[in-house]
Amino acid sequence: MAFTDDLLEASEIIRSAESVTIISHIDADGIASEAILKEAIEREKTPCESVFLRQLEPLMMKWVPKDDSLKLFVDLGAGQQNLIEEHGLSYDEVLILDHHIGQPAKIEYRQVNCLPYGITKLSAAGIAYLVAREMNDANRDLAKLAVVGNVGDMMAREGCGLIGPAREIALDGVEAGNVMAISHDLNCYGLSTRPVHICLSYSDDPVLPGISNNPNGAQIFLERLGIRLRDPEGQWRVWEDLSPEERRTIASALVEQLVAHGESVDRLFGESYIFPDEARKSPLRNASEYATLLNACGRWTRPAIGSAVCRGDRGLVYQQAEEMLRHHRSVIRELFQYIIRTGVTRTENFQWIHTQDQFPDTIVGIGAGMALSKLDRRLPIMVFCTLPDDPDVVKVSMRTVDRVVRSGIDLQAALCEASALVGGAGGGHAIAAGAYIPAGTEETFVRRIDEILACQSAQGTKNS
Ligand SMILES: [Mn+2]
Repeated sequence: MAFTDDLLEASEIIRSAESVTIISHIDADGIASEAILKEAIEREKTPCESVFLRQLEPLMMKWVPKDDSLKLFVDLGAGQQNLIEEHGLSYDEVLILDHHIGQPAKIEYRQVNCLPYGITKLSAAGIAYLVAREMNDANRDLAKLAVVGNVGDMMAREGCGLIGPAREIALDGVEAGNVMAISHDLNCYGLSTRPVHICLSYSDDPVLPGISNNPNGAQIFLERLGIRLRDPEGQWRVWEDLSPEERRTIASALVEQLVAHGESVDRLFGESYIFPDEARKSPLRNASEYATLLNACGRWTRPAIGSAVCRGDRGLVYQQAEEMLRHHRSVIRELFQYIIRTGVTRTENFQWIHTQDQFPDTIVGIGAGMALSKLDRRLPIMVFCTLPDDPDVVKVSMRTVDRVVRSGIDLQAALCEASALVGGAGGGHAIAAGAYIPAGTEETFVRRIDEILACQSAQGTKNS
């Protein structure tokens, strides 16, 4: 069977269902996936309910209803088919759309998964969209949400843009008229909402000499190039406000700056995805900022608000979403300041801090990444924190930068190996990974990670 056959089969299963329950994940990809499917299913006039879960684990299964509806698992399920089976769901009432590694159970549930076809840069929202498009060609307007899910799940990170089927989906959006794919744009977060000098000063991949972490330096850099920082009304201008000439001037000056410091310019540019149907300077204006808004809703346990925004609410619900985004950012800022103020413990090969129960576990990874920009970037950072609902488990988040990954460091491999040794489990990517470990094993864990990173770095030196 080909991937397209799986998509077609899934679309037929959904179309023939009397009613559907979508079970999805609370992150940007999960919320975008749910919104795409809910919209497509309601367009078919089929009743549809949604359940959002932080994770598909035994304690959460009680939220999965036992009724006659088709249980449509999305962005989760592939690795938890045994739980679905233990919950008593039969073959006929389950469909899984996922992009995580599968774990077979006795019942082989019907599933669309891109991984067996060698497609690794496609998120669940991408799969959900491809299924929705099979259901009805008129669902092509939903490609925009799939772009948000793909970007939110870091599918554009490695290649500085979406590739393969995820990029084809973006082009569907371009054709539908609600996506613009801007190639060779600045590879920076906040192109639609942050004042240009702030936007540049936040760049950490690549690090811009004299500009990253230095808003004043960024301001002087732009003024020297003759770029007006404010518009005639006195408002800060964002990257999207600049003319093509101004953008080119800045881009070539940045290239010069990097080359002068012997740095690579590879990651300076990337393809960005702008949504022309959203208000300028709104956080919904481009894919990465849209994804942050959805993550904020999910991490503060209001994924349904994110879903309503995806499905078009720009009124009261949208205001709540914006409020959550503000809150999200201010707590992350607090965490960031806490890490800098408290200081990290350095080992030979990385640096770490335990934030205990001071901050929600759902944001420590983001805070860790931000703190790294103020710390010694050559060493990966690890943050431990406790979980509000489980005293026996400690969450671990680790972050590093591209240059360290290129030297041979793989945080996903390190966390998987070390957490298995202490009876936990880990996952993620080379540049950003996480794990859950038994409380009390932190000290051993730190030692193990230090050894593994030492090995990786020795291996990397040998290979280069
Ligand atoms: Mn996902």
